[in-house]
Amino acid sequence: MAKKTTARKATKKDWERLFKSADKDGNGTLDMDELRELFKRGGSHTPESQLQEIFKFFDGPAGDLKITRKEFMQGIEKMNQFQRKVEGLFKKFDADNSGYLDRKEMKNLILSTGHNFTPKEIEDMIDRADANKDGQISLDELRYAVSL
Ligand SMILES: [Ca+2]
Ligand SMILES: [Ca+2]
Ligand SMILES: [Ca+2]
Repeated sequence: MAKKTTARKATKKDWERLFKSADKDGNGTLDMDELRELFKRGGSHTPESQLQEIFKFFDGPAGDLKITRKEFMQGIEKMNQFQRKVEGLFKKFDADNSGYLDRKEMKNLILSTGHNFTPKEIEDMIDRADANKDGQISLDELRYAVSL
């Protein structure tokens, strides 16, 4: 039987509530400072450069430096879809069902993307993805690696 995660999935309402609480000045949009505060509150140490990327991701092609509620929700939805894809990939390539991708499994995953990576590039990618250097890639490590 497939293991079920105990963490409750955030609902649309939860995200809307989060948006509202992040919108400190209550003007209906998030600016860079409000986004930064939101991430700080979550306890993650997100580097400024990555925050900028995240902001751009939500702000969308218009790039008016304001994240509307709609943009926020669309961004969350896109992220969820992406996460599901990554999770699916992870399960598919975890051939021995160990819950981790070892170097060989990870290599197969990278090759499956169809890019022409050199063996050295692949090795580098695996090294970079393996944040805690235990020689295995966890789902969290993969998530992080592909979100950069
Ligand atoms: Ca605001
Ligand atoms: Ca495995
Ligand atoms: Ca690892």
